[in-house]
Amino acid sequence: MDSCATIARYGHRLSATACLDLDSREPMADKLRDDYNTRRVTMATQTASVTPWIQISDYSPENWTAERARACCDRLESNQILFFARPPFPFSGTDRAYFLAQKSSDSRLHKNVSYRPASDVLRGFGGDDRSSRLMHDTMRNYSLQVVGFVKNLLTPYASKLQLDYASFRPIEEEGRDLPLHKRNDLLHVDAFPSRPTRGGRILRVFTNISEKARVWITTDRFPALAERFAREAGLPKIAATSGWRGVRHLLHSVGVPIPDRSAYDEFMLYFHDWLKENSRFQSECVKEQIDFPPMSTWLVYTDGVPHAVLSGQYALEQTFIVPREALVKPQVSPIRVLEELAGAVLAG
Ligand SMILES: O=C(O)CCC(=O)C(=O)O
Ligand SMILES: [Fe+2]
Repeated sequence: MDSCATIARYGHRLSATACLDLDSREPMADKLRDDYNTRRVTMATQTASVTPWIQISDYSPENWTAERARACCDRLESNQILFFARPPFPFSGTDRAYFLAQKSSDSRLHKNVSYRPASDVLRGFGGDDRSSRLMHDTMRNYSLQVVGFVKNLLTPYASKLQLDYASFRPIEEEGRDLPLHKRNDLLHVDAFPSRPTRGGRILRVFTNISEKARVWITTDRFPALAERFAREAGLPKIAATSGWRGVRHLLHSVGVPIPDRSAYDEFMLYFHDWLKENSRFQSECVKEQIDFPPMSTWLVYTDGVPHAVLSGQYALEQTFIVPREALVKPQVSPIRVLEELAGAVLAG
């Protein structure tokens, strides 16, 4: 049970019966029910046969086939979570001990420590030269390992991945006192104000390096949420701005210094806040609790899988932007779901 999930609906908990182990030579897509979004837990007393993640137990850089890589991309893009019981990339006990030795009360740690691989810049750590060099080196090494792993696991993306930030999260999530829109214990889909994706997807790799579980909840995936709420959250109004945003984008791309945010990015930012503000949605939606055990690693498109973290401390995470042209299933991406609903192009 510890590696499986607890399902909750309106506060009732159900035990999941088993984790789906894909330790097999068959292509994953053939073995899986296709529409994760249609899954529902209907009876609080019923044992659910759903699994919170797809476990990969046979990955190694040498034996990974193009077929398996493509199936992993397909499952991720269909808004499922890929799960590894242990870090599937080199991660030493020394590095783990180093991270765990950072006390969240230490004034050198501002909140999250972030590392930007493209510019090799460390943020959020205010130690002296020696200690910040050590943090910088350890974060750089972690980021390099994850990037190498992701390029190998998800080969269809390898040449097109955009490296976003990595982070070290040393603070206990339970009971954090944050402004509403920054709260991560409320269900949301991710969108970054400073990094518009123009329809590219936000892929994140998490490792729980702590000695206790990291507890998430999820709910219906983006296509179902959008169908239910996008109109109410203002999609038609934002879609109507697409034309002048397109002109601004062209001017921006020839060097005119004006803001360049597509209607898609505008809506995703707005939807992130709208979901967090919506207390009825937060309390009444179907919830699935996922306990990620110590040292597990999971990959997830956090623009498609609504999520909230309820408790847990000490995690590492690396984010990637996967551009639209790299996706193996672009027809289910959030931008296409929204374009379909709006009847308009949302990023030219
Ligand atoms: O730290 C976590 O486990 C997830 C928090 C979250 O929602 C985020 O970083 O977008
Ligand atoms: Fe998030």
